[in-house]
Amino acid sequence: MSRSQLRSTQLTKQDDDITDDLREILTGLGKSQKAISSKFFYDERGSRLFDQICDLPEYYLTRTELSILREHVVEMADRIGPQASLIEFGSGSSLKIRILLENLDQLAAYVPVDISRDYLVMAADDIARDFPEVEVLPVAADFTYPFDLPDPVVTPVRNVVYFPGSTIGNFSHTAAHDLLRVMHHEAGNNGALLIGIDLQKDKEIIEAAYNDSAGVTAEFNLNILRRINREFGADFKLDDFRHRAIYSEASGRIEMYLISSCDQIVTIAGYNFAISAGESILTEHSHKYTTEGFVAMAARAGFRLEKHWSDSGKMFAVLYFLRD
Ligand code: AVJ
Repeated sequence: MSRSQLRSTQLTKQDDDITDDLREILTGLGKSQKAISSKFFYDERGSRLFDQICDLPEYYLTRTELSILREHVVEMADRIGPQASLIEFGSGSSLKIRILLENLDQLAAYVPVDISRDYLVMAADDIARDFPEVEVLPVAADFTYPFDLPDPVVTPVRNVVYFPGSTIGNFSHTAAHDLLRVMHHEAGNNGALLIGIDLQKDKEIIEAAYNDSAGVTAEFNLNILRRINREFGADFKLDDFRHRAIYSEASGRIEMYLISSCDQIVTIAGYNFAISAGESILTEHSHKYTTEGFVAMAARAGFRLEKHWSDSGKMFAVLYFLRD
């Protein structure tokens, strides 16, 4: 018996997942700028490669966010106050959540929300084992849509949505705003949001973080084709694609591509796609923000900034908002 209980699971996108995914992939490859959603990165191998990315010397994001957390967690916990319910969007890096859990006072509950049920239950059990005084209530749901929160035994003073890792960077500005609205809904009255964002900075630094010299990000990017070959019966030849990440200063985002090195035809589920030499498949956008820019977007979604913390190099920021 797992110590944490999986409570709520109503969200729509469970059935027909395979066909929805296949349809999405076919649609993306049919566009003039071919694209595959970054959500397909994270199979088992992809998740392992992402963990390796987080340790790369060029990938400053994880390391910097952790250092900000470690330095300011006491003040963060102070502002959050006692008996909060911590709702993590995406059950991600257990290191970050552990730093918070170790410092929060009389937490009412820890509620990790993730679409991947197996991963979620595993991660939640680990936390429940190491924090026996915390009620861990995982929710299997697609957090881009509103979901029902479980009822902790102890009534929370406030719900605090936690979204670390600059994961919001994967969303377009419109989608990020919509996600902030869901967070606003889940935070409820007296609620709050603690969120990590990667800041705009020199193009060279950002591009190096996504074009690492060890080639791990290239492996991570190519793995999306490997996965589509395996799960959707495609015949991508990985050797015929090269990884490239470009920072667009105009858009304030990293654009990650797989570039075809020859004219080729790829078949997926009986559909053929011609890809010419030099043509690219877009696999990821990773938006970088200014603190002011993000604060303005959050304000439109009903959050007002209470406090923000950054590192000395102004590489990354952790923002604490109260819900209007
Ligand atoms: C998980 C979305 C925060 O955009 O930096 C890392 C994913 N892609 N290297 C990011 C990623 C390539 C990462 N996020």
